[in-house]
Amino acid sequence: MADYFKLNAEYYKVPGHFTFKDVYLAQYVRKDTLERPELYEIKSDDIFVVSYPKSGTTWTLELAQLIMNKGDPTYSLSENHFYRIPFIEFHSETYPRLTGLTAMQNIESPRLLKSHLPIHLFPPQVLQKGCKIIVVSRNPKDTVASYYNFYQAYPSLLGDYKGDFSNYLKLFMNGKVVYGDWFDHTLGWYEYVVENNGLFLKYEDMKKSPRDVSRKIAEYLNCDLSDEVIDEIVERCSFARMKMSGLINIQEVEGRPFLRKGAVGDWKNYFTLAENEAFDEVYNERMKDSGLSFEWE
Ligand code: PPS
Repeated sequence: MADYFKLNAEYYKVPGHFTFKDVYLAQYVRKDTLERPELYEIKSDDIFVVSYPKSGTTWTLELAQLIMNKGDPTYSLSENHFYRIPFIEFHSETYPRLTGLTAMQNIESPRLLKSHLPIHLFPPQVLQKGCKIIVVSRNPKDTVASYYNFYQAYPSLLGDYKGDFSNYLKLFMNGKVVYGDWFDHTLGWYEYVVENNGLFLKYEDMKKSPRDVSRKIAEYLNCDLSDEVIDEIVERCSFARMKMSGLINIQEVEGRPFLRKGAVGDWKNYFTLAENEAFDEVYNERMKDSGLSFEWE
């Protein structure tokens, strides 16, 4: 069945994209910090939200930032999301202000930081210093559907992908999309969180009970907030509110917003029956000993 997703040698490659320690990465990921992670000046009170792309990172970050500010939206409303919350490994000539390494020097502590790096490429001093790490994950069928749309929405970062979803799914199943293999990424971080008292969130739980998940984030960050404040935060971070926000829902290609559908189960609009069966077979094999499961609708 692995043959079902076999890629031919001509698979989609973007000039400048590269593979580092078996992980397929985009040009916007700084190679120097992968080779020399000590370039990051990490502080022990730094707080990270880490994820495979398209898992609900932006939502989790917005919730966490409001929680850290006890519900006061002043800071969240002061700046573009991507300036307020440095994306540590990012650099791009198109978006120079977003270069993570410098952006993270320009914000006050405790700093909220974003990364999509898999655990084995993550700056080890973050783990050694015991920084708080929130990992957010999403069922991989919705993740790949969202990522496919993201590839079309951000050609300056991801190349001019013109293939169909079936082809994209093959890339995803072969770890040839930016940040590599979903299974390795997810299981690597899951194992870390289980062993080190991090916080592991699932997008599907956030959709089902955003209040409970927000409370978990607040507890993890040692923020004692009333139910009213939690409710306000959840409301401010609802899909509708975040979609309306010009500080968050940035569009590169017109008509392809960053906040697209925000749903669980949208994958059904992309997968054929045969793709779904082949996917399940791979999924069941790769996840079988993990103790981790997802909801699909
Ligand atoms: S990124 O680019 O990797 O940081 O993207 P990420 O933020 O991880 O994931 C983007 C998807 O999350 C959806 N999203 C939300 N869903 C529900 N509620 C809220 N508030 C919310 N904010 C972002 C976003 O729409 C992307 O999913 P899709 O399925 O493409 O809509």
